[in-house]
Amino acid sequence: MSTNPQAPSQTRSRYTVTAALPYTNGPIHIGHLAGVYVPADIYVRYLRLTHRDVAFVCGSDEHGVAIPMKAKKEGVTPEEIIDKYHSIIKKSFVDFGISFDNYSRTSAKIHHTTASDFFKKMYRQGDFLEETTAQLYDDEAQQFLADRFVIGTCPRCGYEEAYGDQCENCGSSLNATDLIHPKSTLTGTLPTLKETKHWFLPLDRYEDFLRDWILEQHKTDWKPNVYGQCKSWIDDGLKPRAVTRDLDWGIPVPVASAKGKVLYVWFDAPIGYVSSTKEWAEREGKDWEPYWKDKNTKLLHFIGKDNIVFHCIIFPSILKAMGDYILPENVPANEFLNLEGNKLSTSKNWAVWLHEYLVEFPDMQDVLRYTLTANAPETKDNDFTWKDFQARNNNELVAIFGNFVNRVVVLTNKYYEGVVPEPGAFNEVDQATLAKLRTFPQTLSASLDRYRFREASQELMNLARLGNKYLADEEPWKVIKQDEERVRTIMYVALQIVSALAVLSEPFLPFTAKKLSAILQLSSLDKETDWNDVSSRETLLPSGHNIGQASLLFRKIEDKEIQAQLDKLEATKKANATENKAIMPQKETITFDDFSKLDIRVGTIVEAEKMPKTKKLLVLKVDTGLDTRTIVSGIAESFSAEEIVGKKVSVLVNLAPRALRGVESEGMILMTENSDGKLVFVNPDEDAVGNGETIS
Ligand code: B3M
Ligand code: ZN
Repeated sequence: MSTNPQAPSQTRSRYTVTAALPYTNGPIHIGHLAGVYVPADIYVRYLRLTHRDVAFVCGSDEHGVAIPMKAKKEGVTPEEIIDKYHSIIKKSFVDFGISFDNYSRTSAKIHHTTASDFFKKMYRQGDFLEETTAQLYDDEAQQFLADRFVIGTCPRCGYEEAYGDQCENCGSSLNATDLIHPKSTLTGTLPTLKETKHWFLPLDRYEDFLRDWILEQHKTDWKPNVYGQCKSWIDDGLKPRAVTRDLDWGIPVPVASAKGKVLYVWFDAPIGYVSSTKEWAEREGKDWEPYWKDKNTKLLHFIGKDNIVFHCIIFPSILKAMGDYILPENVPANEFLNLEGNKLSTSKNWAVWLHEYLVEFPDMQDVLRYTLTANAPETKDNDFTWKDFQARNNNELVAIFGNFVNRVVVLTNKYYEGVVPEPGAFNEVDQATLAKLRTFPQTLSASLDRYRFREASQELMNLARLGNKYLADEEPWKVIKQDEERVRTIMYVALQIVSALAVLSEPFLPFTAKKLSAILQLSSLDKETDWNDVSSRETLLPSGHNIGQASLLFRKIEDKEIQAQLDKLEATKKANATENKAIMPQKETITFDDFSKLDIRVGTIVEAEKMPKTKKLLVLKVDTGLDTRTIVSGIAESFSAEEIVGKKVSVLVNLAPRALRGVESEGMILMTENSDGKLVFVNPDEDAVGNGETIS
């Protein structure tokens, strides 16, 4: 990654780029990468390559109800939960090359201080309404029900699992008392109402400011999906939102009369961007304030669509109230990514977890980064499929990008022992190709400057296509037999394109760019090649420069690897089905006398055969310990006759005999069903239990 030491930072335009702080209530998955972190990282790497002064900050979001809920579920403390997932998440970001300048955490002291200072200043300024209102309360749990402690129907879109503070379906910010048919997630009971004092941010007071700042000033440069959501909230009328909570987990409200209350997580979390910048600046010996208060600094928030209201309405209102902070230049929120046609879900384990991906596809981070970018949900929800992942890898990264680079490096070593040849005269095709090459930085910038990462990733692949086509058309392996000089020119031109790929691919494929830069031995050049050099420099890879040996940048992904992933998802689906399978309601109550009439014995199947002309019936001979009898059983769709001979089973022996298709059946084999709908035997799990033993 090149930075131009000559350009002093005061002349370089400054950017503060934030990425949504992930809750530390679980690991992160491909949806997080696609929605927020890969686009943010591409953008920041591009800014650095074009010599902008960047602070790329993030951190773990460790407050809020989600944490104690997870802690209760795992039977540990909230502190243990945040420590566990903070380190898992932080490692995942490093593993996938998400190049934060600082990754902090909202449990850090610097954040508690910063968030408290924000609240105290606003409190002193009279920016809050202090009101005692009736809030939802769980009498059984003796707990106020805010945020994820309560679910109900969203009053705006009708989504039935909206939380007390937010509807994830339409993104609305809600007061818990807005929910229709609210239900406590702690006990499942119907909430009551109980008076409690909170401090409210009167968003209605910021309506004129938000109308002008968003609906007028950002009418054309904010993405339609973001602008549209903001417009509908503002047009619907903004209401005061509580910024404190009756919880024991979070940042204590720094006001004497607020004992036992904490800051609402969505009040403190966005301030985490400021704290993370402060932490970074302290470590780097920089001043943090220009990154948040200099009008020339561009502030950008990368988030998912469910966080738009907090980043476009609530946090900007807080920044406005603070008086000397800049406002976001843009909030390029992405829509949601689905997985094989279903919504990604942490609770249903319907996800591709980053830490698991790296076990199954080691050293293939860029394949996932590329696939998620090429199919990013930039304007609408999109679907990740393993088949597409395989196709993007095999048909583009391997067959175009990797194939082109490999052929150029192999031939340069074969013909010139790895030395970049001196070209002869460039013919029209050479000139046109080199001219086209020089347009790519601008083409890519045009997409990246508008946060169109899908488009940009395809333009990058077009650069590889340019090289691939040039080499295939010029066929140096044939021309070498009769025109040495021509081949030197062809290989020289091809090497310029490979060198450009090493630079321009870095934002998208940082791991590949690093490998390619090493193969080309770019670090031994006098001056590193940077983004704009690709269009301004005559030569990127000078004649006489020594490159290294070829090594494959990508490998083909086989069908069986994809099938293994699909099987894994299928197993998850079944596990969920079992978990969620409708449980048969209990039958009517019987007496002990009724039960004691059942005579259930251990038996062994000694013979089995299919009942002719039936799909479901097997005719069994069962040694019940009392006798060997015939029992007809409807298990033929779950078992073959052969596989069950010798199986120990539980047999109801005193069931009245009945004729089935002319065969007298004397008893019943006890069965149950798995999530697949396949029948399974209910049998003693001890071989030592002999036939005839009673089961009671
Ligand atoms: N922790 C992420 C989410 O809503 C939330 C983002 C905070 S960014 C300040 O899943
Ligand atoms: Zn909704």
